Amino acid sequence: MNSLIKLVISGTMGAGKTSAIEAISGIPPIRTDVAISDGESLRPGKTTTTVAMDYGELALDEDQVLVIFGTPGQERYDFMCKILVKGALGMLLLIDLSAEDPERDLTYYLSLYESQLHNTPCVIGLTHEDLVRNFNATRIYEIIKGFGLNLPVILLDARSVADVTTAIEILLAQAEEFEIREAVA
Ligand SMILES: Nc1nc2c(ncn2[C@@H]2O[C@H](COP(=O)(O)OP(=O)(O)O)[C@@H](O)[C@H]2O)c(=O)[nH]1
Ligand SMILES: [Mg+2]
Repeated sequence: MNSLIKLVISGTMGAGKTSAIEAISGIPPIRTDVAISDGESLRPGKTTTTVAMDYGELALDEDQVLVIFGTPGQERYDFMCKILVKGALGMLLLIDLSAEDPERDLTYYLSLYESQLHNTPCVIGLTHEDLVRNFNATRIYEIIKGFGLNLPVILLDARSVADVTTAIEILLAQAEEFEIREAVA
């Protein structure tokens, strides 16, 4: 019997959730992108958005399969994000550094998942770094610390197989650490 390990990729609209799943999924990812019809902020050229979720799978070995859910990006679907993250082994939270206010986005998502993040491993992936001149790394760590959390932060191009694979490896390693901690507690 295959065991299924659930991972969730979340974060702001345009951060790279759909791309990340496409990059690593071993099956053709299931997407629910539609044309953007409302006035929510978007970047030029981004004409579709994920309404329900993205779904992909990645076989880790013969009997372990990662099932990966990407959350919808629009805030009115936040309730669905909270449902998707239940029972997840870990979450990759993508923050678009080229967005108007990435620090606000990070704060927003850490608040959204606050109750879950103390017992669900999470990696912060900063995307679109190639499009910004600089960013305030200290501030990012301060925000995370402000939530009483200590999360790994990495720069990640969501289109890169290598980058997304690294993020997932960090997440899995963290999940193992969580398990060990729980076992000795
Ligand atoms: N320049 C750049 N583009 C990226 C990066 N990551 C993702 N993208 C692009 O950003 C756009 C939005 O990505 P998408 O996966 O649709 O975001 P989602 O709304 O979170 O699902 C796509 O055109 C991606 O190719 C990155 O690190 N740098
Ligand atoms: Mg998407």
